[in-house]
Amino acid sequence: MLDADGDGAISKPEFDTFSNFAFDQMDTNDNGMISASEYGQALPADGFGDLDLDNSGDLSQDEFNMQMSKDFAAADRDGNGLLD
Ligand SMILES: [Ca+2]
Ligand SMILES: [Ca+2]
Ligand SMILES: [Ca+2]
Repeated sequence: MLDADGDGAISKPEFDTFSNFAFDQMDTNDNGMISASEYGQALPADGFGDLDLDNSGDLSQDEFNMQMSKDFAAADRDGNGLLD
């Protein structure tokens, strides 16, 4: 699902598209923020605090994307900008 162009690798743009999709899926009340309870429906709730950088009690798209970018960088072990 992440490899949109089917070339066998996941590029950052493909990953970002997935990030935005995942955010929309988790934002079940469509208010542009992921609350702790929305988060807990999709992922282990104990990870929420690490993502809520400003401790607002909600995840903004920026906070979510920042974590997803970190996840991408961590998974891209050879640093070539692709998960392959
Ligand atoms: Ca691809
Ligand atoms: Ca929401
Ligand atoms: Ca926040």
